[in-house]
Amino acid sequence: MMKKRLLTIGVCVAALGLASAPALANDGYDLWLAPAGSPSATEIRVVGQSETLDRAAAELRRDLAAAPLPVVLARADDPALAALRLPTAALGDEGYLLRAATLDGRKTLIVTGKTDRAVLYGAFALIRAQKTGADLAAIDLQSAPKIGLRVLNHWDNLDGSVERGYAGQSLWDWWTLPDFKDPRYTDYARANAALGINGIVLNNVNAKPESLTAPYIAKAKALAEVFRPWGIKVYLSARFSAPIEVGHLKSADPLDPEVQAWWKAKSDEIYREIPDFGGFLVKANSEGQPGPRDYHRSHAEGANMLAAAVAPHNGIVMWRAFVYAETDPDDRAKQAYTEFKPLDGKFADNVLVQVKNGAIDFQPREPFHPLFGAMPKTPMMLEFQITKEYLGFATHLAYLGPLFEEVLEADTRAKGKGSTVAKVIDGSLYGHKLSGIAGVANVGRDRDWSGSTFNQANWYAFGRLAWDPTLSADRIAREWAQQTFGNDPRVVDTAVKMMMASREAVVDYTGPLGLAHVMGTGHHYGPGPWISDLARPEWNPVYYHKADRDGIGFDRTKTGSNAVAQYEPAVAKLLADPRTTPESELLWFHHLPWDWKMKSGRTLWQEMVAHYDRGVATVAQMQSEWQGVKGLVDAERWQKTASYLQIQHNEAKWWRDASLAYWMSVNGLPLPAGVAAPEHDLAWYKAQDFPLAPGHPH
Ligand code: GCW
Repeated sequence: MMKKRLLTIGVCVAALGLASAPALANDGYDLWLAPAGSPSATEIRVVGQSETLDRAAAELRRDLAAAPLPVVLARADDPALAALRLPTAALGDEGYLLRAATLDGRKTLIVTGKTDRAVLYGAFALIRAQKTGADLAAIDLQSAPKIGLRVLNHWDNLDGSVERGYAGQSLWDWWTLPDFKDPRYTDYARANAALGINGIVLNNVNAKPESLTAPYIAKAKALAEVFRPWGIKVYLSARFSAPIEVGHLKSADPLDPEVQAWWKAKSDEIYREIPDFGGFLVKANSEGQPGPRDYHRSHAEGANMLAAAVAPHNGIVMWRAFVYAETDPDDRAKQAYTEFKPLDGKFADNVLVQVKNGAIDFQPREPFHPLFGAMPKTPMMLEFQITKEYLGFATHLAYLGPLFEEVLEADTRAKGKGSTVAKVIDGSLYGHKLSGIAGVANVGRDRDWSGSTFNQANWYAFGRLAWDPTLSADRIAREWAQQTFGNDPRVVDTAVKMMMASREAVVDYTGPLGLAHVMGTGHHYGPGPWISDLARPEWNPVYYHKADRDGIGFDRTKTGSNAVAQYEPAVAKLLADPRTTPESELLWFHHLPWDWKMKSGRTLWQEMVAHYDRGVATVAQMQSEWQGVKGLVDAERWQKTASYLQIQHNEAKWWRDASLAYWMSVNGLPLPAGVAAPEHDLAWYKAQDFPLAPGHPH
């Protein structure tokens, strides 16, 4: 009896050991690619031979837990699959098909696609399907990416720092490249391939000319070799004045034949080393970067010169529309449209214009950029910022899925109802062959890649939406949580709930109701709505909120800058009237009195205060939800997340208090009854200084 009881206890302990497996340390390195444990017991057979197919099989062997059927990987044109007559017509070059079917008399899981790369994507999709609970024995799934170029933009500098990077130094160890290829480069490629990301811009758009010299081309080549089997091409940010700095020419004028010849020769040199080099990304005439305007040439003339240099090699140019000039007194939000719209139709065929999601700069919320839908003859790429420059750096939990979704679903009305930003950028609205989306990466050399577990979800969400912009943020959060924490519904439900509330919380505690650009100078860390002394007017937060005793907000209607007129009439009409403008964008478009009546019945001031309070309360709520899964998530990731939530809570309160203290100093209004007063006086908040905050350009 005694013995039996002991045995039972032993079994219980073993079972507990299993159940509490999450308590083991997990440093987050595996991302969404957690290995199944022991090598897969499933029979995995590759038909055909290539490095990419081998890698696809290796991924399955590593990550697929025992599957109900043997797996066969093969290209769709392989005679082995001929008898099955699989419906592969709509797959394109990158789409995959997963199907449980009888092959040579055996029930088999087929993973196929027209290219090796597509099969690789299929293998990752199979792993994802298993980890998210699909019944593999009955699987029948096909999927092709809607957007052609799915690109991460690294703002990595050659000295190892990362502009607006909050996850440590650059992943690229430029110094030891090309001789040493850190195994992390391969893991990075795997993680990206699992999402379908097929391009990486290696260096910062604030580019150094050295990145175009032979030693750095050799380094880029080494990375390209690592990435190639994973279906990923490398691109470089090009400094427009490189012909002067590297080529020792007198000019970088795009119409100068010598300059054109230099770029051509430089491109030929790159393609000799990297035959599948993707092309160039350019930030020109923006924030001090050189560009064609220095020579009184247009952005199209600049872009077309580079496009001609890479065209013989099938390369492309991604030309950014993030421009605003100190010499232009017009509303900053209007300048990109004003400059680019007239250039529609003037860009070469292999140029995409890359436009940030909003017209200012990656704020926690911005209305969609008016250029979307406004340049029908130009393929337009959407640029999101995955790294959270304005949403709490690495520490705050802010899941960007809802932000991405909101932008992609926004209706430009360019060709009537349903002309969403997603349809502009996937090329379908205007029938473009080239299509693309870019995300500014949040990856560095931190062990967990992105600075926190939940930041990984933003990289994941970007990749999944790049593949299919119609996926919902909620669904993506769920599948990410399942692959990241395992399938315990208590953990998954909690993570999803926290994630889905988190971005709105950041909006609430940093700048609700359409406020924007109210952060501290330079580092962009923390609140600074009072800042008014910077050289360029549009660098000052006061330029954006225009708060005074009588009211707050930027009048972008006819009585103000008339930025609303840059939208399609159907959209502009709604935005011209504060009563038909979404309240979430109210102060972006309107300057209103503090006692403006909101839909809730509260005054604008009361409503603002309520949002700040809600933001802080949501963070407190996330903290208590996270407490509820203690012990269900491994201790290492749980603890780091809990600590970061505490930082977030402190900082949310700081944002709220500092902002309210400042608004009250302007409007002279009391806080509504029962609302807590800011902890310190305004002078205290103004005195805070953070010259060493991470990610700051230097
Ligand atoms: O958001 C701003 C950032 C800059 C960045 C710039 C850009 C690369 O503060 O750090 O520079 O945008 O997108 O070019």
